[in-house]
Order: sequence, then structure tokens, then C-alpha cells
Amino acid sequence: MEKYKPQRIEKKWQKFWIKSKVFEPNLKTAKNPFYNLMMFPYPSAEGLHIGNMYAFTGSDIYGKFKKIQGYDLFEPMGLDGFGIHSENFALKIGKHPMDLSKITEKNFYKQLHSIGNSFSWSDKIETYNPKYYKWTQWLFLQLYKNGLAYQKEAPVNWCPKCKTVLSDEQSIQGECERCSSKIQKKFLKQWFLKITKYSEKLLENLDKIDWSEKVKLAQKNWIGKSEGTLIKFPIYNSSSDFYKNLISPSRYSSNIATDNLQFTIEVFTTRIDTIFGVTFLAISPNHKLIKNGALEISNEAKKYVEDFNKNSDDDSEKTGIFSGLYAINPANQNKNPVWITNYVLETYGTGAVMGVPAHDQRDFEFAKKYNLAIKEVIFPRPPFKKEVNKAFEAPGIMINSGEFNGLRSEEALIKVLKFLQGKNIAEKFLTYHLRDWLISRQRYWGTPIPIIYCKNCGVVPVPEKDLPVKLPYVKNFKPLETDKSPLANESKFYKTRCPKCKREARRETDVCDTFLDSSWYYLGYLVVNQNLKLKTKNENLKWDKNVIKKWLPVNMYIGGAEHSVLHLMYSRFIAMALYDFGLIHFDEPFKKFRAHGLLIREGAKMSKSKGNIVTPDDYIKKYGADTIRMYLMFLGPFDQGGNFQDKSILGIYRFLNRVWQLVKNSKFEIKANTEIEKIMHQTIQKVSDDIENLKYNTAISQLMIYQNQLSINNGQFAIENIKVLLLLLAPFAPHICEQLWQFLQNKKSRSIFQEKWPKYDPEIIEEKKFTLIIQINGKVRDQIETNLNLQEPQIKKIALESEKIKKWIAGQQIKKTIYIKNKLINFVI
Ligand code: ANZ
Ligand code: ZN
Repeated sequence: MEKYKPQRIEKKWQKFWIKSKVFEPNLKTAKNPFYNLMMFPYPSAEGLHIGNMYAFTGSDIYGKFKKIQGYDLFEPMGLDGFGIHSENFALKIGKHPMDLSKITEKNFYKQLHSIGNSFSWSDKIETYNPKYYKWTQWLFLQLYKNGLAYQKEAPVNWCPKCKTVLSDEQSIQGECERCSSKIQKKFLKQWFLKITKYSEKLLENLDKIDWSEKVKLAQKNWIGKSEGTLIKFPIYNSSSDFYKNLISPSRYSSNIATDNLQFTIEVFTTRIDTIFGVTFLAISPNHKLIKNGALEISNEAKKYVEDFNKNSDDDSEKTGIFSGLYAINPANQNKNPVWITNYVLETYGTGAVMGVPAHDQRDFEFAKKYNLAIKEVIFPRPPFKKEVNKAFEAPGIMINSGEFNGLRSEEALIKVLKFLQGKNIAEKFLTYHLRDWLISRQRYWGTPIPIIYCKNCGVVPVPEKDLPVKLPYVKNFKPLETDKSPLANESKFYKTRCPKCKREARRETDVCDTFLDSSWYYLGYLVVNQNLKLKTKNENLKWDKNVIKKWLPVNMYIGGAEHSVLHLMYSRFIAMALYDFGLIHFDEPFKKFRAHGLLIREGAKMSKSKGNIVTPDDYIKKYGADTIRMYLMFLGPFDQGGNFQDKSILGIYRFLNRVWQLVKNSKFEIKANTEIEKIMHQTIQKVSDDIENLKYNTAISQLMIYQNQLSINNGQFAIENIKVLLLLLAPFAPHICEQLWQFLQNKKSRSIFQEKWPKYDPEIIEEKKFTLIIQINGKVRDQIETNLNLQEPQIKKIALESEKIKKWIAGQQIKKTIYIKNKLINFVI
């Protein structure tokens, strides 16, 4: 008998699928579209990582399941090859990123072919391909035109190792997301995208999308909506007129309208109930009143501000300096020193904080360090307790707070607000932690920002007809020590003419964050290659609205949870913007998103430094892609990840061998066997439900049970029984199932993926039950739930096992048994 040799069949079927276009829907005419998206990989030259294969297989099984269910499956693939990650790798091995991309591309696509996924190969895209990034630039221009892309001088995150700025999302607790270097602060003019315009919508819409809960939660926390109060604190210093007119600070009456004062500093607080506990005011060194010179601060304080902006030292230690100014607490007219400190963020709330050291830990630490007063205004209420050397942050009972004493602090929150609102010095305020998205990168390997600077006309966007602004092949692509991109040294690139006045002008030389490339790639699959087929081609970047309508939003998206607040948030923002521009019909790009788990290796995370990264190639060569696919999915629930261990692969390989033999050996009896029918229907139900819920490991277990039952029956079953096994197994092990399917047809037939997913009959699965009444000498002594249609001996056994019945009979002889089927049994003793 012919043996199972995956190496002999896998390539053959991969070619067959491509040639017969089984997995390439006609994007224009498909009737029953299903867009199954998986996160496209960064191609490093080491090739496809087993972790990629893990994610892609899990996504592909779902896609193939939909395909056999009759959908027109669209499962595209491409490469996210622009960006620091790819460039760093090129730098490391001393190759030019543009040359390297050609090599990695070839290798990656070869590997991607070998895993047996249903990719629609004619629609593949690469983000570094000019035909792709022409659209990224177009997208930037749409954002610019609509006021969502703007330039701003701002303190930014600078990675000294990557030699570029990073977005807030790429700064993980003060460290670079990629290289973990300590992030420095720089003051630079950069391009930002106004994602904050959508803060509320990004939050609200989370309720209407079907996404993994942990990703939704991460987004919610990142957006960080905070409801609180704005309050104005009047400020004075020794030289201001206001101060001179004051005899003593206590003469300052709260009836003086604060508008009449020279200055007020507005603070944002979520704990207005603690206002009587304020002992200082803390403001950011870049507070607008300092920047514009309005506040007359001491020379020492000026020096502190200067140093703060010059130094890129870390902010982990709180530092600060007294400004020379005082603020008056509008609630009790107390005079409080104003401090300038690095722990107040310029960009959150108002950039100023009322310091309540007794009830805010950060303020507490600061007060301890600089010997500032600490005044308790909330008394702990059980179960909360005050801990030594800590601020008491929980709610409690109001003390030292004038007329509010004795109230619960939760209640005081509302009352104090009302009181201050009445005096016109406070108002309710909503703020968000989400910051605008900084997209400028001072690197070479990225999409050039399509902007021109002209001495006459200022900032001029590149006209759409001139796209793409091509990234030139330059010798010196290494990041510079300055805060400029290497393109700033390439006069051939940056020297240009102003599109408006035609005079000499200069191109923007920074490139876009690679997350801009990937923020729209799900659209790219439908647009980039389609556009090349349009008559209007490169003219004005047209897309086929019907294709977009047909396929989007994406039906199912699967990827890593590490992109929760990066890619997944940016893509949502871009979709919302395009929707508002009237360019697309949806404002959420991914109807359903599921995060997969992490694949580890023998208990440890796979990483280059540990040298334990696995590439699938050798395993595929040895066992075939089908075995590796199933092995990976059998490791555990897909959303939990798994532990890759070489030794257990063989078990799956043997299973596929048994399936092979089963098909090749069986002489099929025409008549169905009821025992097998039942397991078959149970298997259809279980596998269908499990795939729908991405519980691939338990689906595989069930398939094993079913195969085992068939093997035990040694060929004594109907051909339908084995066909069902192949159909259910096909999403997991596509090649072997295609091979065996074709073998069973006896003639060349269409692909197994063009067949129908089997249906189960609930009647057959359901074990029908009834309540058996057990009598002794005609009196009911027990009732038991049991299966219908059992024979008398089985029922008798069940009845006699009842503890109650045992007691009644207790060693006596049963003289007679009366049995009424599916109803009762009566023992005469
Ligand atoms: C006084 C206070 C007393 C505060 C107290 C807390 C507890 P969330 O919830 O994250 O919005 N804050 C306001 N602006 C800030 C800035 N620019 N930089 C650093 N901290 C700032 O946090 C709101 C709280 O963070 C505000 O409420 C303020 O401190 C601080 F017992 O005001 B709170
Ligand atoms: Zn000009």
C-alpha cells in the first residue's frame, strides 16, 4: 500500500490551489464575501518564525472553515517591511535595506507558500513598494487637507539608540519599544496626527465591536478618559500690584472675582473633595504661562526650566523648585507656594496640579522630599486604613474642611464642586490620556512625508498627481547623530521646486512611522493591485467603491495582543477619519478581532538573544506542513498560546498516518452503522462549534476520537462517514485531506474546499431521557432519570443500584418484576 509521504503531496496541492484559483475570489463579482485577515509580518531575513506560523495557521483554519461553509473567502497576505525593525536588521548585517528587502521578500513568500494557507496571492502587497506607499502618502495628504495632520514643536520621546523620535505608544514606561533604551526628551518640530479628535468615539465604539475583551480594556485604559474639575487659583508675587494692595493674604476675600486678577493658574483634579488639603501648587516646567514669560518666576526657577528642557535625563526621580510665587486656595484663602516640577506632565489636564500630599501618593513623595506641609482632610472609614508613610487615597469622612466636615468624601465631591461652581471658579471637565500621534521619524527606511517647504508659500503639500515621492536609493542610509533623517544630506532628494510658485524649495526629509503604513493595509489589499487594473491607473488614485463596499469592514481579524494600543488603535482612528471624509462607508475597520496566545519554546519566550527561535522550514521538511499545523493548534487553546516541544510532534504525525491508512484500506459498506452515525454527528457538531470559537485543540481531540471509532470498525462503514472526517479535518490538514478526497473520487474532481461543510442531525445526537418510576410492591419508592428505549435487564440493573431501593429490598427475595417500557419498573418482594 502507498505510504503517507507529505513531501510528495504538499507542493502538488499548493500549486493546484493557485492554478485553479480556489482561494482567489473575484473581488468585483464575489457573491458571498468573507474577509479573513491576519496581521501581516515584518519580514526579517531570518525568515518566518514559528510564532508567525502559529498565528497564521490559527487564522487560516477559520478562513478555510468559512470557505467550505460556502463563503467567497478572501485571505490576503503581504509584508510590513518598511520601518525601523527592518532597517535595524539591515544595519546589523551590513546590507542596504532596499537590497535586503528583495532577498527577504523572496524567502518569506516561499515560506508562506509552504505552510498551506489559503492566501489570495494576486493581491499581495509590500509596504515598501512605491505602488503601495504612494497610497500611504495619499492618505497623509487627505489627513493634512482635513486638518488632521499638523506640525508642532513639542517635547518628544527620543531614542538615542534608534536615533529617532517615537510615539507615546512606542515608549513603554520610558523605554524604547524596540531596543529598550532609556528614552530621552527633545524639543523638536514634528508631524502629528490628530487622533485625539476621536478620543470619545474610539472609546464609545468599543461597545459595538466584537473584539477580545483584553484588547478592548487595553484601549480603554490607554484612552484614559478622566472626569474631574477645573479650578482657578489666583497667583501673586511680591512685585505685582495685586500683592502690594493686599495688607495680608488673609484679607483676600473669595468674593473678589478671580477674573480681575492678573493671573490665575487653572488645575485639573479628580478629587475636588480634597481641596482643603492643598499645601502647594505644582506646575510643569513647560506650562504655557512659563513659556510665554507671563509668570515672573525666580532666577533659580528659570535655570531649572532651562535645564529641564536641555537635559535629557530621566524623569523617574521627582525634582522641583519653588517658583517664588504663591497661589491662593479659592476654598479657604490659604496661601500656597507654587512649585515647578518634572512630575507634572505638560500635556495632561492643564499642566498644573493642586498638591494634596495627604491624599495623593505622588504629592506625598514630593512634599516629603522638599519638606512641604501635609494636611489631612479625609479621615479613613472602615474597611480602609491609613498606612504609615503613605498618602491615604481612599474615600472617607471629611475633616479640616470647614462647612463640609463630617460628610462622606464621595458626597463632598459633588457639594464642593457646586460650592465652587457657584463662585465661578470651578467647572466640570473631561480629559483623556490619549495624545496625538507623532509620526515623523528621522530615519531612512520609510515612507517619505509628502510635504514641501517653500520660502514664499510656506508648507505646501505635494500634489496628488506627483505621488509617489519616491524614496531614493542612497548610500548613506545610516541614522545620523543629529536630529535629522539621512535624507537631509541628499540634495538630489530634498532639492525641488515649489508646486505653487515653482521657485526652489525643500522637501520634508523625515519619513513616516511604519504604523502609518499598516494603519490602512486591510484597504490596501483591495485597492493597490486593483487600482493598477483601472483605466485611470496612476492618475488620481481612484478606488473601486463597490469593491470596498463588498468586502469591508473585515469580517474576522486575528493577531497579537501586543498591538492593542498601537496598530489596532491607529487603524481604528484612520478608518474614522476616512469615514468622516466621505471616502469609506464604515467607521470601524474590523468587525471581529481575536487575539491569539503566545507560543513559547520549552517553557521560555522565544527570542534572538536566547537563541531559541524556531523556523518552521526543517520541521515542515521532515513531517510536512499538515503535521506542524495540527501540532501547533493542538498545544492548547488558541487564545492561550502553547509550549513548543519537538518530541510531541510525532503523535500528530501518527494520527495523520492512521487517517491515511483508514482511507486507503477501507472497503466501504453501503449501509451506515448506527454507532458510527452517532459519533459522526456529534463530531460534526463539536468541530463546527469549536472552530467557530477558535478552540482548535478540542476540535482536534474530537477528530481523533472519531478516527479511532472508524479504525476500530475496520472498514465496516459507509463512504460518507470517511468523507465527513476529511471535510472536518481539511481546515487543519489541508494537503492530506485534498489528496485523500481526490483519491476517493476516482476521477479528477474539484477541490475539497469547494465542497459543502457537513450538517449534523440534532435528533441523532440527542440522547433522549425519561424519568423511570421504581415501585416496590406497587408503591413508588424512587424516581431516576435515565435513557429511553433500554431493555429490561439494563433497567433492572439501574433500579437495583439505587440506594433507596437497596434499603427497601435489604436482602429480601424479589419474587416478580413487572416492567413497562419507558415508564416504570415494579418489584414484588
Ligand atoms: C488633586 C488630587 C488629590 C488628585 C488627590 C488626586 C488625588 P487621572 O485620574 O489619571 O485623570 N494630575 C492632573 N494633571 C496632571 C498633570 N498634568 N500631570 C500629573 N498629574 C496630574 O488623574 C487625575 C489626577 O492627576 C488629578 O487629581 C491630579 O491630582 C493629577 F487626593 O488633584 B489630583
Ligand atoms: Zn512656493
